[in-house]
Amino acid sequence: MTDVLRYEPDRFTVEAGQTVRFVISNTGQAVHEFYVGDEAAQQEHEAEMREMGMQHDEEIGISVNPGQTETLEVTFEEATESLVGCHEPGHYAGGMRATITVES
Ligand SMILES: [Cu+2]
Repeated sequence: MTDVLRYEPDRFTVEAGQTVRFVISNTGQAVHEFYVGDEAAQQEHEAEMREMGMQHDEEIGISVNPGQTETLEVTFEEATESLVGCHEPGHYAGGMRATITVES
């Protein structure tokens, strides 16, 4: 995750039923999030963040401080298109998102 509001890489392909361990490094100076979910989930979390900020790390999302590395394990049950988004103020709108293709 970088301060130019990008994930590198910004595209992941996984298999349905697979549990993936993401090792997430924040190489920027700002806090960034790695929040997994479809567009509806991203919008919901965006609204939540606007109201009260991230209260705690969740099953499907993690907040990473500058210079830190965290891991997040996610199991993808069904073949679908999913997203990763950062919902620090302005980041998602600024394009801080990645796509996850879950193949059957
Ligand atoms: Cu961010």
